[in-house]
Amino acid sequence: MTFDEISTNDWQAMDAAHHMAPFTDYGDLRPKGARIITHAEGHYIYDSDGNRILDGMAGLWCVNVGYGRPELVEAAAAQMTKLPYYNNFFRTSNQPVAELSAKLAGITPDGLNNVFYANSGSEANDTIIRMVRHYWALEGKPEKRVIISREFGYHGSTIMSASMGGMSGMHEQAANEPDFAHIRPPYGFLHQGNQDEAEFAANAASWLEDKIIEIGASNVAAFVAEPIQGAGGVIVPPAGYFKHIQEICRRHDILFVADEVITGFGRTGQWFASQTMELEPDMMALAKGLTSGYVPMSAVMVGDRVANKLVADGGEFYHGFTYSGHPVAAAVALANLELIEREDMITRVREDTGPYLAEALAPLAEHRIVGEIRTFGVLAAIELVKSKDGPEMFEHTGATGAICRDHAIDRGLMMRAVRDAMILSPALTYSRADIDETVRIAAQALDATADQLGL
Ligand code: PXG
Repeated sequence: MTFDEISTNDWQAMDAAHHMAPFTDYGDLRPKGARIITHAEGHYIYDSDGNRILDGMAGLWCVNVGYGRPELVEAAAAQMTKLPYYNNFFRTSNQPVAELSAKLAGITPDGLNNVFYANSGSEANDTIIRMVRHYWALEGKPEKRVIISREFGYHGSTIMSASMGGMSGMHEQAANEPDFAHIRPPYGFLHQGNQDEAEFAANAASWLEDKIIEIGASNVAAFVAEPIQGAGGVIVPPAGYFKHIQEICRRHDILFVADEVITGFGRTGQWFASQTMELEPDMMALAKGLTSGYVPMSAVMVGDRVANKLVADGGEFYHGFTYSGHPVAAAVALANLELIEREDMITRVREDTGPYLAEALAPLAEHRIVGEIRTFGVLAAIELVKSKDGPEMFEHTGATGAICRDHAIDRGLMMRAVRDAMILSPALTYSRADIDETVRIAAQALDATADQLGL
């Protein structure tokens, strides 16, 4: 029997009976079954019922070059044939990893010249936690252990990266390790009130300083932040926020770490949001767009301050994964970066499709259940509200977002709901026509949602 001879119902039953999918309510999913995605091409995904859906999320914020790019497939096949695997543990390395490391040192901000590889953003962040604590111990300050991050921050699903993240639901499920602290995010829609942007930027940054003083700077190792909080709802900070944050980190001698797992590799109109926002992180977490999701790979960019200390005094760093620096993943990453450059995708985001996405979405701000539209490069959020007065949010956070998402998918657009914000994070290759189609369906989904709720 071929794949196509098995019915959707049979696939769903097979899957639901045995597959414990990530971030899934099993009691809810099992009776209904999942949508079975069979293939994808360009910016469309296809399911086993023959539906064609425009992928406004680039998979899960990761398929930056779009689906079906033969360059990446050929790079993987060639590398698998030549050297499918060898480890990097005992003074061995491989050609794609050496080349990729040099390439990443070249395109990341100045001072980030060393790379540690892992397989997921979560592992990259776990690596950062260990490396940061190890660094301070080498500096003779082992009590500098606390890592401060932000509510609604998402840094991964391992116990440590979830503890570092600011998702309270995850903390409640055995991911609330000590020595992590959280501050409020610079979420203007909720917290700005009557402050102007500069005032709000300074005020939101002061929450970090308050927390450092509360804990004592001598106990704080690092502040970790996504330049734009992705899974937290595309929270775009007010201009100047990170300038204050960096000044506070420097003054208290605390490392500043940028989690660029979503914002990296072109999404904000530069290689990295750190460049778009003029940040100078001591370390950086990368994943997703590194390989456009074709194979798993993540990386930690380590700045000179930390790297030089590890080289000078560190001894052996007892940390690594079987697949750290996997040659096939590195070959795919190199082909992916080359494609981004060859097709000038980042310039296109910065000068054409990024601004066009903002312009095309702007009219939706007038919709009766829309409180705010946020965009930055090819990232966007449509914040849904019960009433524009106030604004008044929905009582059961997340329920309306889920309704709107389902209306969008039914009409052929994959959007993600975060609480009651509708999220877009398409491929860098998304065209103006794709954006027009996205906005057209999003508008219909908003109407259908408002109608269903009687608003
Ligand atoms: N940091 C950031 C900023 C992320 O967005 C991770 C780390 C963890 O990466 P891995 O590869 O371990 O998943 C992420 C991942 C969502 C969603 O609901 C977002 C992510 C993962 C799963 C779901 O939007 N981002």
